[in-house]
Amino acid sequence: MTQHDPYPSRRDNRPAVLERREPVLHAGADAAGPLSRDQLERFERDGFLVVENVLTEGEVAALIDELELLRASFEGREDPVAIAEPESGELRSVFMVHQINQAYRRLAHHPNIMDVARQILADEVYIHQSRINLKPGFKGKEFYWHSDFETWHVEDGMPAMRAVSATLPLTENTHYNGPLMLVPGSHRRFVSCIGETPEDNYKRSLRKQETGTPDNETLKALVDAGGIEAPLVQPGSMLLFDCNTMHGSASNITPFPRSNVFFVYNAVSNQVTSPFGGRRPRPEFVATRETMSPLDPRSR
Ligand code: 6CS
Ligand code: FE
Repeated sequence: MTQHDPYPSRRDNRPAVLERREPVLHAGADAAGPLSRDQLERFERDGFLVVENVLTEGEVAALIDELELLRASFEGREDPVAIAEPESGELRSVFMVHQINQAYRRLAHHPNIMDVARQILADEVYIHQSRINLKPGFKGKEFYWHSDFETWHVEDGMPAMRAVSATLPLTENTHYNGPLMLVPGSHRRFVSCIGETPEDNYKRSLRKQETGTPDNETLKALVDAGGIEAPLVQPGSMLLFDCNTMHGSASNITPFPRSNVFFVYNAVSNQVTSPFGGRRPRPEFVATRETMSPLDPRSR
């Protein structure tokens, strides 16, 4: 029996915009946790929020050292978690860092990060996906406009909008080295995309996403309504964004890398099922299936 799909996408040859069905704050703006009511209300309104002073300079420095060790460990070595840039072959992303690296595993459990996800999602959480996008100088190519949830729903079987991404910069995000751009308010609209998902799409989409991206007219309508913001988040701070907030980033032609680590916290009540797009499930390093048990705060 095919599961009912409340968010159909990549089904028709014409786009559609559907209303969001879930709340953004799953226990409202009075939910207990690290964020104030005002911060929660801004997250609910915009679909993203910058939180300052999450990590100390020392914590960031240690994470940058770890990133260099990770980068060196992939030199000249093929590994599914290490994704290369489409043209230069430079290292673009490293996935599943919360599993392969002790420092990033601890970071995923950091109370200033994990407890914010639990506060917003009003549930215990697990890591659906983690990655470091390195966006190297000169060679870091764009991440075209997309809603993460659209991909996670169609290709991973994420049922509802009850997940949140926490991204922490490891290098400076400036207005010129390809900062993350977001469309305020776009999290309230589910953009049903055109096109069909190729088999094993992740082998291409993690390098250059071409399906599950909004058509120009729909993207322009979202931007006309909400504008575009590129919060210049500095190392030590964190950018939270809802699983369905439309975002993207331009190529980096400057000498300065724009490296960020991302943790995707999914509510344990929203565990992924079979992909709504009907294709084979994506591999574990992109979408957790084996360990969807709640993150244990004691294992920090
Ligand atoms: O396919 C995915 O899951 C990944 N793709 C993008 C562009 N953002 C979310 C995630 O990293
Ligand atoms: Fe994304």
